[in-house]
Amino acid sequence: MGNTVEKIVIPVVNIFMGTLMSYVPEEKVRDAADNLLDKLEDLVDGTGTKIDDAMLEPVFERIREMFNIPDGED
Ligand SMILES: [Ca+2]
Repeated sequence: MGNTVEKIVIPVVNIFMGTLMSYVPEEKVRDAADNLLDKLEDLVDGTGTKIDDAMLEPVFERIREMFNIPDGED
């Protein structure tokens, strides 16, 4: 199931990031994406169910890998 989500979400994010990076400096896009991913990860983590974690965490991880967005602590 996580795989299905990944198949849908990744291409969309790919196109979105590609488009954004042609207008905004890559560093800024990465920063914004890291902030967004942090928020989404917190959100999913706080829902009290583990189903969304199992489905979405690999997707977030894959996005971080693909676009070289380390999970920064700052
Ligand atoms: Ca959760």
